[in-house]
Amino acid sequence: MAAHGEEFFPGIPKIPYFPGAGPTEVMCFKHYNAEEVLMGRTMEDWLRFSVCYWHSFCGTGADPFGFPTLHRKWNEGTPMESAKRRLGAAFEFFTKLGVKYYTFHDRDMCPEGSSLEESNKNLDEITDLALQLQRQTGVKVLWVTCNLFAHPRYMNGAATNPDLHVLAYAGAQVKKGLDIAKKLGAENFVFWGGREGFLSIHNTDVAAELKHMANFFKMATKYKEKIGLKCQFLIEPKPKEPCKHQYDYDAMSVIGFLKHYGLESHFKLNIEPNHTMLAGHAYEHDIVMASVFGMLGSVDSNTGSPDLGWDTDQFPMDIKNTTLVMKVIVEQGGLQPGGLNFDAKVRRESTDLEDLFIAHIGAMDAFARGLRNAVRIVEDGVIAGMVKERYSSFSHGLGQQVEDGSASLEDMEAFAKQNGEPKATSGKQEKYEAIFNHYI
Ligand code: XUL
Ligand code: CO
Repeated sequence: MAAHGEEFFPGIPKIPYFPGAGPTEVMCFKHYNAEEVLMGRTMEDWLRFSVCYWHSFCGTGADPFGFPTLHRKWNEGTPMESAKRRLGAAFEFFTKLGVKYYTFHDRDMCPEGSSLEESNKNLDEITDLALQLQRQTGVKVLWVTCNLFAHPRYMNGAATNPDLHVLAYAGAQVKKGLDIAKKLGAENFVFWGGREGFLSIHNTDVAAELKHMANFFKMATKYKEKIGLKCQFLIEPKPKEPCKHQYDYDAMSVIGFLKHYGLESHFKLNIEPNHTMLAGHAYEHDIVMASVFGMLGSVDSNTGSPDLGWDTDQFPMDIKNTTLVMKVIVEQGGLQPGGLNFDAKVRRESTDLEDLFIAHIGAMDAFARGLRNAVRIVEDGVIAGMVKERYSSFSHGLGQQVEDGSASLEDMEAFAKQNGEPKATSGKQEKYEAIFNHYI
């Protein structure tokens, strides 16, 4: 499989489905059964798993306090040599794991050159190889994104940079990113604005920056149409890190921004639960909010640590969380063309090569269990029935008029005078929680 005929995960076969496996057997799926059909769709289709390039193949385990701990063979050699070996390792991993999608930043795939032309040439060369491997294996691109945050030129932002020159450079990079997305048949294209925000309000013209960002997105939309790129645009919210404040704070901020600038029909959201937690919300909060507005496009499936205030990008292993997420996804009829992308990294202490497999297998099983639970919840309809009953006063009479927007405050007053004080009705929170637990 490897581009150089080199094997990077020797001794690891294609991961089998083995539902009877014991507790210590972790190199097999105990719940994820790709072909199994639930509510008319295979598990593979419901879950649309994707492996991310940056953590799994570029990550070194370095943190602000410590040096690399993960010494991967594929990262050895000159930058272009290692880019080729990394590609081989990645496709060997995707096929052995049995995942059909991957995601990458332009600069994960190959190094930035000393000019835009050289960077583009590097990208052309490596994506030619990626295309070959995609054709050989059937693995596809879930989404591409441009890294507009790591290079020092972007330290004050990309689309929101106070210097037009930097914005132009970012635009040129996105133009090439869109060409690459088209070449590789990417199903989505992500914008994550890590440095679109500010570190000090004193030096920042917020109104100008927001307008520039909106106009930048309009340029991307126009170019996408011009080249006939058929993919979904996604914005990934995050409240902070690396900026103190990021404009794409959370799902509702992004939806408000898109509607304000008339961009809402061109974009959906890529929700990452760890980012949602950084915004001070519950794990599932932005999944729910985005879905309610018809804007849930894809999920960067990871988790944070509730006791840490930063983006730990851990593999999602909590069945309650995966059930909550899958319930929303099943209720909205799936995520396609989006998917569940593992924007997650093994801990820097998890230094064995097999840990990379164990992490993905464990998270895929956690989502398979979440899917099974969600399907039972939805098919049983017990919770949905209770919720429907809770709002039943809106199904007739004045409630119906509120529902369709034809009621007035005068109508409210007449109703209140005629019916007096409303009676207290229990919210039954604990009953709902107990019933939810029945399914997990
Ligand atoms: C950063 C993050 C990014 C985006 C793509 O927190 O999640 O990796 O997913 O740029
Ligand atoms: Co992400």
